[in-house]
This record gives sequence, C-alpha cells and structure tokens, in this order.
Amino acid sequence: MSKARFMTLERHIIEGERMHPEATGELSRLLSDLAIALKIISLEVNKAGLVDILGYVGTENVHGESVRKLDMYAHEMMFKAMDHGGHLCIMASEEEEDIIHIPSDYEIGRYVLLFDPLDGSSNIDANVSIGTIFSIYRRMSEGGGPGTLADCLQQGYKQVAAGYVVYGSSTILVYSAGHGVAGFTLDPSIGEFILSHPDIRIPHRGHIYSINEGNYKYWHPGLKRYIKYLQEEDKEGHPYSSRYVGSMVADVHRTLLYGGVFMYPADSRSPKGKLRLMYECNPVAFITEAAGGRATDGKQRILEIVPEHLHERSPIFIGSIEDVLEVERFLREAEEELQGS
Ligand code: AHM
Ligand code: MG
Repeated sequence: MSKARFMTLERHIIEGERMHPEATGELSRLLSDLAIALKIISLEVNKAGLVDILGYVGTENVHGESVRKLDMYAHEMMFKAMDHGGHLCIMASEEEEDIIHIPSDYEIGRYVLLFDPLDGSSNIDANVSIGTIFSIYRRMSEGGGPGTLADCLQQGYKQVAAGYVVYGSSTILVYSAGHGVAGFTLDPSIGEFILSHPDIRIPHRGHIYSINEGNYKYWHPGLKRYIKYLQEEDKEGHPYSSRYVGSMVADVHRTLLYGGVFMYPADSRSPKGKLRLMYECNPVAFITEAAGGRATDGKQRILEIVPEHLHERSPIFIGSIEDVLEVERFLREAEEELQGS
C-alpha cells in the first residue's frame, strides 16, 4: 500500500495554520469558502459543451471585450460564495467596473478579495484550458465598516495569499501564502482538492518561451532580438521551444513546472500590454516569486508597482529567474542603443 499521505486542501490549510499559533483561522475559513466556488466553476466548465452555456451573452465587460456566459457565471459564483462568510470587507472582479461591496445584511471582515473569474475565456469553445485567478489582501482602511477602493489598490507584495485554478485535463489549484507554493488536483469523484504538488519550485532556467508571436511587428527591438537569440542553435540549451496556449493561467502553470519565460509585453499598439495588474499579473507574480522565480514589467518588479486604477494593465515577463533577467538585459541594452542614437 502506498505510504503517501492523503492530504486535502482543507487539512493542508489547517496544518499550515498550526505552525502559526497567532493565526485566528479566518484566512483558512475564507479559503474554504473560495474552494467551494472553484469546485462549482470547475463543474460548470466541464459541462460547458453539454448545456446551452457557450456563446456570447451580448454585452461587453469594462475592457470592451465580449463577455461569454461562463465568465458571468463564474463571476456570480465567486460573489455568492464569498459575500456572506464574514471574512471580506470588499471584492473586485475583472468582470465588474467598480468595487463590489459586501451586502449590508452580512458581516464585514478583515480581508480583501480580487479575482479574474474566468481567464482565457476566448479559449472556451475550443476546449482549451482556462482558469480562475485570485488575490487576497488585508484591509488597509480603519474601522469595521465597508472596504474602500484604497483597500483594493495595494501593491502586490502586500498580498496575504494568491492562487489560480487551471481547468484543464484535470482541475488543479495552485496556492501560496508567501512561503512555498502547493498544488492540489481536484478529485471529481469525491469533490476534494488533493495535494498533488507539495512544493513547487521553478527551475532557475528553462528552455521554453511563451509569447504571442503574431505581435512581433509591434515589439520593442530588444524583444525582437531576444526571441531571435533564443532561436539560435549555437548556444547551450538553444534553440528554445515555443509554447503559447493563450490562457495565461495555463501558460504560467507550465512555466512554473518546467521553467522558461512567459511574456505579455507592451508593444507599439498596446503601451501597457494586455494583462491586468490587479487580477492577473500580481497574483501570478506572487506565486512565481514564492516558487523561486521572477516577475517584472521589463524593468520593475511587478509586486512593487503602485496601482492607480482597478483595471490597469501591465506588461509582464515572468518565469525562471535567469530567463527573466536575460530578457530584461536585452530590453535594457536595446533601449540604451536607442537613447544613444
Ligand atoms: P481574458 O481575461 O479576457 O481571458 O484575457 C486574458 C488572456 C490571457 O489569459 C492570455 O494570456 C491573453 O489573454 C492572450 O492574449 P492574446 O490573444 O492577445 O495572445
Ligand atoms: Mg483574464
């Protein structure tokens, strides 16, 4: 019989808490509530091909993109699972323009939840992996009243915990409270997240790059040069392989496990890139750093960016420390050349 310990997400959280006698257990209860929402979304994502849930719902989200029904469903599930637990003072979602208050008949808590309910939603119809991303902060505002926009606009390094779920060939939840990163695979037969990746460490260097190369024409010259450099064959470990799912959660998850670099850069058409700082970049940067990796906007650490708007975007270069440092060097050197010319 296998000697492996059967560790559910619930038990893992409780055991983690025992190591911090000062912990009140509130964060654990918050995460348990969250896990319920994630299981419900996972179930619905798996059913998506069977029921009339695919297709555009006919409205646009705050970024002007078409919203699909499943996005809205995931958004509502997150809200419904989290509004009444008494742990949160405020929420914000990629699918909602304004901050989301806790209904007045429920208790107000000490934590702040930001989430992207369904990332990579353009991939839904093709059965390609999609995901949910979340980020938890402590409230900054004084008193026990409703949370504020300022509670949501905190720098990423202040996250208490962050995680993402990939709805892929199986459903996996990857989570960090800052010390180490653990992955839990959903066992659909018993409806439990089971610890499958106890201590995820990203390799210092990988051999995979991940970027939407269709945008090549619009890139910074340093980035063009870097990608060509990765494709050369006379360097050790080169040429790199190229992988791009087009769902950030899936691309970041692969990068965490295998190493390499995932990039969504700024370009001449999108000076701030595409991905959202608060819902996408910060949580994956928090997890990647906790796994020993690096995440920057090409110059600055993602987790130190001071946010100004709930839905602002940021370029991102994330993954193995040596790979991210290398792309930063290419960008810097090309920039210096441009300044000097
Ligand atoms: P979404 O939040 O609307 O799903 O968009 C975010 C997604 C990311 O998951 C992915 O990395 C990126 O968009 C892909 O963009 P592109 O199609 O421009 O390569
Ligand atoms: Mg998204």
